[in-house]
Amino acid sequence: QKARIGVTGLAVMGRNLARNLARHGHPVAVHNRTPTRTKSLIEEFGDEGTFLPADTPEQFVASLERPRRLVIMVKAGAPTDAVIGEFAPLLEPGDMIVDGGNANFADTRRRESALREQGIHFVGTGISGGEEGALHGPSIMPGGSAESYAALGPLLEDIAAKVDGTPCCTHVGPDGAGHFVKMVHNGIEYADMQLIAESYDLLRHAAGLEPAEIAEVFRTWNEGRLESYLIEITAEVLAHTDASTGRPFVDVVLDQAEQKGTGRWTVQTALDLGVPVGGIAEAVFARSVSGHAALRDAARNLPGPSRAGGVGSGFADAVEKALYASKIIAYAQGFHEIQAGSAEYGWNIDLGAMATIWRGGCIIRARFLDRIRAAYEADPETPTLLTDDHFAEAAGEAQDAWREVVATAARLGIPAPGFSTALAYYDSLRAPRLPAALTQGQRDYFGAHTYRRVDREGSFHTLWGGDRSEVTA
Ligand code: NBP
Repeated sequence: QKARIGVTGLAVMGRNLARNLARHGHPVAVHNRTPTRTKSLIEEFGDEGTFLPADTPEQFVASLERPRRLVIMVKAGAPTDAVIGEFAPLLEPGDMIVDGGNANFADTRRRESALREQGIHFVGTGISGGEEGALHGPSIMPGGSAESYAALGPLLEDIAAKVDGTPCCTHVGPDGAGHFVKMVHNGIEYADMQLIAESYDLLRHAAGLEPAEIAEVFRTWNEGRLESYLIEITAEVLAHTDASTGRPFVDVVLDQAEQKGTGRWTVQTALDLGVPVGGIAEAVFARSVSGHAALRDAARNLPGPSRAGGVGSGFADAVEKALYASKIIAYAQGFHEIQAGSAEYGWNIDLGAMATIWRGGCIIRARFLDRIRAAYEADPETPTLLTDDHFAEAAGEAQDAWREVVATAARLGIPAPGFSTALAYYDSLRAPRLPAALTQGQRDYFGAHTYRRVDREGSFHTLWGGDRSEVTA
C-alpha cells in the first residue's frame, strides 16, 4: 500500500497533523530525522489510522503515491532548507512539497522559484491553531500553484477546521502568498493579545479589580461581540490560581513577553510596503519593552501617577468599547497589509476568503471575522474595513468610551500603547487636514524636497534662503 501523503518532521505539529490525516482515513507516511520520534508516534497512536513509518528519506519517498505529496513540518529557516535539499533530489516533476512551518514568505518565494525549475510544486502553507489545531482541525493557508491546490486542496480541506460546514482552508495565491497571510495573521494575533492585556491592566489598576473578577468580566465579554478564542483563554488564565503559592497565576508569571518573529516580520514587511500598522507594531514593541529588564530597572523610579483608582462604575463597559474599536483598527491595518502585499506580488488574494478561513481553527478565531467576511462581500475593493457600515457604526458608537479610556490611561499612568495608537490612527484617517503639510514644508526648507499645493497641479519649492518666492520644481 502507498500513502496518499507524507509528513516529515514529527515534533508536536507534524505528529498531530499526521494523526489528523490518518484519523480522516488518509494513509500517511511518517518520517523524522531522529527515528525515535517516528517510533513513538506509531507506538502511541498507530491504531488511529494507516501510518507508513519510514526510517530514511528514500523509504519515505518510495512509500508515497504519485504525484507525491510531502509535508515538511520542521523548524523554520535553515532546517527547512536542509530538509528540502535532502528530499528534492528524490522527487520527480509534478511532485509537491508542502512547507507547513512558519517560514518567512520571502524564503518561500525563493524556494518556490528554485523548485519550479525542477518541475516540483512548492506549496508554502500557513498553519495556525497550535498543536491542538493541528490535531483537531487547524486553519490552513496554502500558497503555491493552482495546479498543486487541485491535488492538495481536498486533503487539506478535509483535515481543516469547519465553520458552518465551510472548511477553514482555501488557496490563498501563488508562491509566498500563504506564508504572507499567515505572517499577518500572527501580527494581528499580537495586536489582539496586546489590546486584551491593556484591558486587563486598566481593569486591574484603574478599576481596582482582582484577577478572578476580571476573569468574570472577560467571560461576560465572551458572550457578546468580542466572542473569540483569545478572550475565552484570557478568562481561563486570569481565573487560574498558582498551586504552590495560592496567588493568582498571573501574579507569579514574570512580566516579560517573548516572541518568535512573525509579529516582527509583519511590521518589517509593512514598513517595506509603506503600510501603517501601528496597532501591530505597538504590540511587538510592547513585548520588546517588557523584555528590557535592565532598562525597566533603571527607570522604575521615574515620577508619575500611581496607576490607581478614580474611575466610575461604567468603566468595564467603556473598556469593552475601546477594545472592540481598537480591535477593528488592528484588523483593518492587517487586511490593508495583505491588500498591499497582494498588489505588490500579484497574488490576487481574496480578502473576504481570508476572513472566512480564520473563523475557525486558528488563534484569532472569532465571531468578529464573519463581520469582516461580510464587509468584503459587500465591497471587495474597499480601501479599508473602517468604512464598512457595521464597523463605522461600531467605531462611532464607541467614540466617547474609547477616548475616555485612553485619557484615563494617560491620566493614571497606565501604559496603553495599543488603545492609543488605534485611536490616533482613527483620528488621522478622519482628519480633514493633517499636520503633514507642516512636515512637508520643513522638508522643503532644509532639503528642497518640494511640495504640492492644494490649489494647483505640479511640484513647488520656496527659496527659503533667498527672497522666499516660490518656484516651480
Ligand atoms: P520545531 O519547530 O520545534 O522543530 C522540531 C522538528 O524539526 C523536529 O522534527 C526536528 O527533528 C526537526 N529538525 C530540525 Br530542528 N532541524 C532539522 C534538520 N536539519 N533536518 C531535519 N529535521 C530537522 O517543531 P514544531 O513546534 O512541531 O513546529 C514545526 C513547524 O511548525 C515550525 O516551523 C513552527 O514554526 C511551525 N508552527 C508551530 C506551531 C506551534 O504551535 N508549535 C504553530 C504553527 C506553526 P529532530 O526530531 O530530529 O530534532
